[in-house]
Amino acid sequence: MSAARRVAQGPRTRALLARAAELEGALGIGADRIPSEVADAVRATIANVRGRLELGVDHTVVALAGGTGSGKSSIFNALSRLEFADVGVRRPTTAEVTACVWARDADPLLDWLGVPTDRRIERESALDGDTEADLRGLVLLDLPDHDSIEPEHRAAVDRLLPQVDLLVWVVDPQKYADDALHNRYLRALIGHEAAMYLLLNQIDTVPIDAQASLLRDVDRLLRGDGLVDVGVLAASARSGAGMPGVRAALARAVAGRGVAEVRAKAELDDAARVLAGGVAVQEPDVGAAASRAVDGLVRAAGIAAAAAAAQAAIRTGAGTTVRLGPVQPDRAAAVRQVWLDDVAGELPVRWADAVMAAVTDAAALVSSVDTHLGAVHVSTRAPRWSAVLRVLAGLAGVLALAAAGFTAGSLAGDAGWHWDGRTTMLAAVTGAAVALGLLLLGAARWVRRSVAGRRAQAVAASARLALAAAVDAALVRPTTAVLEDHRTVREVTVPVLAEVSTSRGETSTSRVGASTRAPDKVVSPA
Ligand SMILES: Nc1nc2c(ncn2[C@@H]2O[C@H](COP(=O)(O)OP(=O)(O)OP(=O)(O)O)[C@@H](O)[C@H]2O)c(=O)[nH]1
Ligand SMILES: [Mg+2]
Repeated sequence: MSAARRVAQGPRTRALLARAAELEGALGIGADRIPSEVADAVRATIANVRGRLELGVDHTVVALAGGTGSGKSSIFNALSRLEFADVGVRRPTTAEVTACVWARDADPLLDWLGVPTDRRIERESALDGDTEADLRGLVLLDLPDHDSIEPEHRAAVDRLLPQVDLLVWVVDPQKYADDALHNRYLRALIGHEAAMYLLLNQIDTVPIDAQASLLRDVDRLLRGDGLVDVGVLAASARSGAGMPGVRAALARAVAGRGVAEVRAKAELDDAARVLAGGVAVQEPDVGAAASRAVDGLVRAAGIAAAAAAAQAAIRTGAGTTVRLGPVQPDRAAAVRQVWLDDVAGELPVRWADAVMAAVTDAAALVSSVDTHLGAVHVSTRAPRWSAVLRVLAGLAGVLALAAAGFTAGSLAGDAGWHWDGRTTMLAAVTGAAVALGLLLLGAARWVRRSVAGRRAQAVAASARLALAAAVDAALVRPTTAVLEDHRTVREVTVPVLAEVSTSRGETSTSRVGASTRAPDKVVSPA
């Protein structure tokens, strides 16, 4: 049966695989806007997690890692109660990864881990009865030394570390502060504390009264590395002191069965963090930038002056033709540049480049703005009401003239100058006609002024709408398309899967983070 088909895809495995697919999807969406080294790292992690999940969570892979001579092989033999691993005085002793499995069907997993067939041993046999039941499912690996003078030893360690579920760093009282261990490995494992132990071996060589302070020093160094709550175990492979505690820790890891899951989750979170490095923390406010761009184009196209000209043409009744635009090319180009600064200034360089490539160039922006403005109709025609009022005012004037003529005729009649009742009436009609004419003229003027003001506002509003349409087509839409991709990638990088995550305080018994952690961070030898 293929490894892939042995997967027991429970909801947690499915959630992790879905998360892996989501991260992979983000790589596709981000495409060349994600730096290739970031994409490669994320892809490698996803492949690794998938590989691990495909092999199911039936096995718990625990690796004994550490410097040469710390006692990894001795611990391996003490745990397996077999003398399978080579323990030697010649350093380094272990050259090939060695495995002891408390399971019968671990060959595909061991193949995947690259353990040579002659370096595998099965621990559980019919003779054991239930004595080994606590470790059933365990795959224990004895690794070569990480600080080896043999480059292939280091390579084997580096290859295997990401593949195991639980790392047990075996150190000895002389070399526990070793720089290579802390700088090269431990500091890189921040965030993976739930999936590791530090095992201080050879505790039999330390006087009893010095052991507590030694363990405190180990704890201090780990904190100095930035690692919090790493389980520290102390034991002696030689005397057997502390070994029940070591075995119990592994048994808890096996029983937890969540180690693979915790590890996979941590790996995917790492990948998400790497991916997050390639995106901004949020997308810029395109709406604000758009209204700034429209404001800029309103100024660049002299819309205020055009509106004022339309207003004057209507007010004076001159009816001169007013056209909007053309926009000043250099000012339109400056508006485009401000746009790019606004929307791409805070983006990582590849995303910023993508925005620049997507938006219309300056020349096309100018022609789009001119086309949009050219479509705006500016009417400078005098309002009809004002013409009607002026005609009426003219008629009132004619009436006033006629009445004045009659008044004069009546005043200088045949009988000489005299003022009678008829003259009074005619004079009153003349005055009323003059007053009416003046009133009508004033009303016509008022109508033109108010219509001119309203039309000027309408011209400015239509021009703004036209410019907003140009900005939308040339700048907003192309930018938004890139930013939508950015948002998708960014949102994927937010570590989700809260339901799968293992927090420090979690009490679930199915998680190694909680279940294998000793109540006291430092466990003294039994
Ligand atoms: N006193 C004492 N000596 C130990 C203990 N564990 C291992 N040793 C000795 O330390 C030496 C190295 O042990 P190994 O188990 O070969 O160490 P290793 O870490 O596997 O070394 P490499 O395979 O070279 O990486 C051997 O001589 C062991 O007998 C211990 O708990 N106490
Ligand atoms: Mg060894």
